Amino acid sequence: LLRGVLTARAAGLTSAVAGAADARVVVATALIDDGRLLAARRTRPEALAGRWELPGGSVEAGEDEADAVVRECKEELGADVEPCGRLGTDLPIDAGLLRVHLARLRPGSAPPQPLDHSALRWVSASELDALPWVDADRAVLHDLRAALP
Ligand code: 523
Repeated sequence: LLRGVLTARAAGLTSAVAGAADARVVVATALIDDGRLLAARRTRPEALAGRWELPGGSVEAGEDEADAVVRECKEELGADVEPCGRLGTDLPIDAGLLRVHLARLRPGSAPPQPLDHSALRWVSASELDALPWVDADRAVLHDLRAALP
């Protein structure tokens, strides 16, 4: 009986750990340049269209989060960025969890372009609150303010 209980517990633990590892991770980029943060206006889905976000997207299987930040910024902004650390804690979203990474433009990068958004805007700390952010991103504004001059 004891062995059965221990096996069941071990199996439960394994599936709990596997479940956590399987949670989809979405990275968001807090791209800071010249003391301002890049905000991007979403076009989809309808519920989020028109709301502002930190650009990013799903981490692919086997991909590093920092590599996903670099890839997403190239795809969505046409910019070369250098990730430089996490900001804030994991944020729960419908899709799984959102992790914010700080980043800066690499020297010689093209300026970010709205290749996948309806608008981009460089915002200062005092302008952060006024934007209609998507809910998850709004939760990181406090930490963002501290990261800006
Ligand atoms: N968010 C979010 N904030 C934020 C990003 C980049 C994403 O709340 N800064 C949410 C919005 C979506 C989910 O995360 O529910 C996936 O973001 P999306 O659509 O930008 O990423 P994609 O394009 O990689 O998504 P799929 O192609 O659908 O995997």
